[in-house]
Amino acid sequence: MKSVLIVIPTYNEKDNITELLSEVFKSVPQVNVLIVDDNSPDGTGKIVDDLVANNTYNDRLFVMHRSGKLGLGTAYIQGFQWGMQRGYELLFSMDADFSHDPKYLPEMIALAENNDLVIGSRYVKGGGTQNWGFIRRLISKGGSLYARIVLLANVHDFTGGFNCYHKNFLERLNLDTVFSKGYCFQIEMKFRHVLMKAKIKEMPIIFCDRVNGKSKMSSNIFKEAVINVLRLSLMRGKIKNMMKNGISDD
Ligand SMILES: Nc1nc2c(ncn2[C@@H]2O[C@H](COP(=O)(O)OP(=O)(O)O)[C@@H](O)[C@H]2O)c(=O)[nH]1
Ligand SMILES: [Mg+2]
Repeated sequence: MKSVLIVIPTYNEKDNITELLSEVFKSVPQVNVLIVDDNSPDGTGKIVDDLVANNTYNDRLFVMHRSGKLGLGTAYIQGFQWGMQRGYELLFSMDADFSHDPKYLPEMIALAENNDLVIGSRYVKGGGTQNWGFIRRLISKGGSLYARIVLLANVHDFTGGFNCYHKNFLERLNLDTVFSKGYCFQIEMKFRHVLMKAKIKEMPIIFCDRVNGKSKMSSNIFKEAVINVLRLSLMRGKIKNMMKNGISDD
């Protein structure tokens, strides 16, 4: 079995993190988890520190502390780099707010055996969203469709954050050159996999809106995403050059 690291960025998740970690390790006891906390004012980082100090999960839990709210994209990049340096073969991105149900982890890990990228997908048959208002649904589904059209790429859930990446593809895509911050990060990561001709599997998931804590989504992030997708599209050739192992044009 491949070694697995689940990277979970946190910002003010004190009401979710303890329970979430317990659910993750119940669902997949063989994995390791890295929490990337941006000095959450609500003390999320300290809660995780205590779990690590008490060795609640037998050395399977790690925490990276950053100085302040530096954004989701850089949290994932640093988290993935930490994991790649330590030789993990599969690296997950996952939210701390229970939108990404840990029950899906075993199936995603199994699918990663024969696929280069497994996307927990809301927008394929069997997937969906729960407890999201009309506007949020429209923004998310519309955003994915917009990216799919503008980037000419056959991915249905471009914006989702529940994904299983392979170390060798993360190496090839050259994480240091990923420039999208915030929510666009997931779009750029998937786009780079499309450019690498990775075998991509979208596994249906039901995404539930968070019950505890607040979403960090804002209209600025939305505007940034619209512009960034256009930028990604215009930079198709340049991105290929930024990636390693000479990805050929076709
Ligand atoms: N480390 C870190 N985590 C963040 C940041 N912004 C959001 N998160 C975390 O990223 C995940 C997704 O954020 P969330 O607000 O739930 O976004 P939404 O689900 O799209 O509304 C959650 O686990 C957040 O705690 C950030 O700037 N830094
Ligand atoms: Mg969320």
